[in-house]
Amino acid sequence: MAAQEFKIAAIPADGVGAEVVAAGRAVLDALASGSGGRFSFSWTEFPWGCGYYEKTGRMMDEDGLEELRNFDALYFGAVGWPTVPDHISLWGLRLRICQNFDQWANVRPVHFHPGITSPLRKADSTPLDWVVVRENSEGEYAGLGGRNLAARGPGNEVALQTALFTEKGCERIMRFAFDLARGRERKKVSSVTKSNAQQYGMVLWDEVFERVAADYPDVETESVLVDAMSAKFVLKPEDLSVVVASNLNADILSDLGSALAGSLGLAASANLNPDRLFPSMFEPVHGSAPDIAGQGLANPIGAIGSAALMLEHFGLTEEAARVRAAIEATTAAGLLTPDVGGSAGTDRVVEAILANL
Ligand code: GGG
Repeated sequence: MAAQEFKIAAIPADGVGAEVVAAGRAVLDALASGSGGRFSFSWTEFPWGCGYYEKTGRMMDEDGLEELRNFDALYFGAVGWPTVPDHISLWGLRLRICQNFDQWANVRPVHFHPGITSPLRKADSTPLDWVVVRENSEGEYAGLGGRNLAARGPGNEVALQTALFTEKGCERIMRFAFDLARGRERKKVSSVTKSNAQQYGMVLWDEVFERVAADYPDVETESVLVDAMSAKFVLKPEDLSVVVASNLNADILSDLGSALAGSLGLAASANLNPDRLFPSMFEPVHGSAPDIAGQGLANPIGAIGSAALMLEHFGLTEEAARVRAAIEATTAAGLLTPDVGGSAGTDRVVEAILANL
């Protein structure tokens, strides 16, 4: 009997989700088997997603949140499929979990791997590694608004989508970002808004950032508009360490970051409930990729990197470092899936990562 058993809910969901979740599970199980009985993972897989929606009219069970509540962590694949409108699939599963389990911090490292060619002009030997911290509970994803006035006739409908910024929501994600920065070599937090145009919520964000920053005099700061930050990701990425931004801005910037590193398939992410009142959820940043789903071509690195974030969440930091080193050894050896210029399939990359563990 292992000393520590971690109960994990696996939710592969749609498309390549199944392939990459299987890859991450193989790595975690290999680590557990080699741990000399120190820890193990007990898995429960849930069949939720767009296929489930087509059969039942729901993206997850009605009492799905109750089913998930007592797991130590959730390991998620990807949501979305052409047969179901994207706002139904996203709100019915991933956002339902993130919002109801108050997973308010979404950590999305941008890491450049050896052996993967970046499209970035300055990607020479300069080490590039930064983290996007996404406010994951409010902002543009608060789900506030409505559609009305349809009685005015065709072509006259009106929709409102309101962003919500609370002082508490801003402050907790900023303190999270500053604490993260303190543990990194470059102690710097870049705050991103569009407060010149969005003069209420994002000015509140800027004011809270200034107040919180005063409590971290050892951490360098900057406030940058999102358009300028997009340019900085491309032109001066070596100046980045921790980038904190609202829900939508951080989602866009983290996709840009992983594309600059070579592919969306590389990016890992952790949806954390730092208060540990609910399970946190670990998932690759990428979506379900219908164009390559079921062909064994999905890049498993984002999902395996997310498994490393889960290990860190459990305090298994050495094991997390081993997983990352195994990924690096694999990319450095040129064993790559097609999205990053190679010809290996998912299974071959997973085999190599397991061999390098
Ligand atoms: N594994 C991440 C995933 O499935 N993402 C789907 C998606 O469309 N996400 C939108 C968002 O997070 O804003």
